[in-house]
Amino acid sequence: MSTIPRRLVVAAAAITMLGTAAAAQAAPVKPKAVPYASVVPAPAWATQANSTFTLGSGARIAASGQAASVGNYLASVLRPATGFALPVDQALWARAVDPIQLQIAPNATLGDEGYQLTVNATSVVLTANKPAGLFEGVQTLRQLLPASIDASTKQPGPWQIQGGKITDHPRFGYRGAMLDVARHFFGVDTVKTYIDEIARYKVNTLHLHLSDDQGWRLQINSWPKLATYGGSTQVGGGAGGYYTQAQYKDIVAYAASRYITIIPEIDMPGHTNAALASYAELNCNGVAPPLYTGTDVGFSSLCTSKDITYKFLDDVIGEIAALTPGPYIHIGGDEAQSTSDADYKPFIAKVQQIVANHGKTAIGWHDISKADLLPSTIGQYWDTTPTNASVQAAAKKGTHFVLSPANLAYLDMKYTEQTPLGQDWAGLIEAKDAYNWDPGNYLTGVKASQVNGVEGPLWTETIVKLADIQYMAFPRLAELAELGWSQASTHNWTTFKTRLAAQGPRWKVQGVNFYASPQVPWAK
Ligand code: NGO
Repeated sequence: MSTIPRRLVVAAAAITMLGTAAAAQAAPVKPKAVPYASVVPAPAWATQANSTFTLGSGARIAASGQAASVGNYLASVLRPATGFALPVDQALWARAVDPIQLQIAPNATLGDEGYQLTVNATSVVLTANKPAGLFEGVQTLRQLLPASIDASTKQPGPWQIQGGKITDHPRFGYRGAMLDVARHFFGVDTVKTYIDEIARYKVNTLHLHLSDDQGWRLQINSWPKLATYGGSTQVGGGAGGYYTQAQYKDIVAYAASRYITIIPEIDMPGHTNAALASYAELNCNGVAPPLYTGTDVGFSSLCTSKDITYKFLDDVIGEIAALTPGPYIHIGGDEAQSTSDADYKPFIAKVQQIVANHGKTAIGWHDISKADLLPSTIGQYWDTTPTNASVQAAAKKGTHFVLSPANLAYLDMKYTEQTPLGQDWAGLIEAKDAYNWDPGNYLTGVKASQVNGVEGPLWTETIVKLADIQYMAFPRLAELAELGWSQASTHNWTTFKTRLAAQGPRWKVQGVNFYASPQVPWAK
C-alpha cells in the first residue's frame, strides 16, 4: 500500500501535465504555407512555384490611388494575428520597394472583379482593373496564409505564402446571400459580422428580406407606424425591432466597403400582415388585422384595387431607393395565395414600374413571371424542380434569373433529419447536395447567358442568433459561392471537398459556428 497521500499524487499528476503543456508550448507546430489548391472558391487559373514568401514584422503595403482603401483593409485584417504594424504606403515610389503591392492595372481579361496575384520569395503583387478585383484578390491572399492569420489576437507565425501565380475572375456577376430579418430581427452588428463572413468567399450581394407578415424592419418616414408598430414583434412573439434609416445606411456603407451590394426587399402583395396591421386603410375592408407571430404563409394581401396602396408603395419604394445606392429593389411577389391572378398580374406590372420610376431595377421571386415583365425585371427562382411554365415563357421573352432552388440553395433547410434548426419542406441539403448542381444549365428553357448568378436565402423562422445563422450558412454558403465564382471546368466534388475541408480550421479560429458535415474530410 502506498504511503503517499492521495491528494499529493493528484497534485504531482497535475504538475506533470503542466510540464507537458509547457513543453508543447516551447516547440509549437509551425504553420506551413497553404497549397493553392485549397482556396475556396477555386481560382480560374493557378500555378505554384518552389519559392516561399515570408511576411516579416517590418513589412509595408504599397497601395496608392484607387488601391489605397483595399490596402488599408488588407492591413487591418492582417494586423491582429501578426501583431505587425503593416503601414500602408500611398506614395508611388512605394510600388517598387514594398514587399506587398496592390495596383490598379488595366487587363481586359480580368473584368470588374478579376485579379492577378503573383507571389515570389521577396514580394506579393496583386493587380486588378478595379478596386473590387483587388478586394477579391485579398480574400484569396488571406486563404493562402496559415489559418491562424484569422485569429483576433497575436499568433506566433511564421507568416509564409507559397510562391506562384493566380489569374482569377468570376463565372457569374451575381453571387448572393439573403438574410430574413423579418421573421426574427437581427441587429446591425450581426448583419456586419455576416457581411464579413460572406465576403471571404467573394459573395458580392446581400439581399435583406425587410418585411413579412411578422415584422416590418426599416423606418419609413412617410409611414412611421410600419416600423414602430409593424416592427414591434417577431416569430414567437419576441420584441422584434427595426433599422432606423441611419442604421440601414450604415449597413449599406459597411457592405460597400466589402464590395457587397445591399438589395432591400419589401415583400408584396402577400407576406404583408405587418403593414396591414399598421395601417387600416391598406386593407380592402378598412380593418387592421392584429400583429402576427406564427409561421403560416399565404394569408395576407395588400388591397390591389385601392389607389392608396400605390401611393403607399410609391412612398416606401421612393424612400428606400433614396437610401440604397445599389441598382436593385426586390419586390417579393411570392406565395400571393390571397391575391387572385387577375389582381396579381397588373399589381406586379405597376410595382415594377414604380421601382423603375425611382431609378431602380426590380427583382422578384419567380412567381412574378406570371405577370408581364419589363425587360430589366429579374426573377429569383426558388422552386424545387427545374421546370416551370411561366418561368420558361418569361425566359423566352428575355427575362434573366438568379437561382435559389429551395432544395439546393435554401440555407434554412436542415442538413440531416437530426439538424436541430431549420425546416425540411424542400428536402434535406447535406454538404454534397449543396454543391452538386450546375447553375448554368439547371433551369429548363433558360440559357446560361440569362442566369445572372446564385443566391443562398436564409429564412429565419427557426433562426434566432448569430451562431444559428453561421451553423446553417457554413459550409453551404461557401459551396454556393464556389458555384457562383468558379469556372464550370473546376466542378468536381472529390477535389472540392478537400478544399472545403481546409476552411474548417479557419472557421474554428474565427469562432464561426459551422456544421462539420461527415461528408467532408475536415482538416485539423
Ligand atoms: C418560401 C417562402 C418563405 C419561407 C421560406 C421557408 C419563399 C420565396 N417564400 O420561400 O416565406 O420563409 O420558403 O423556407
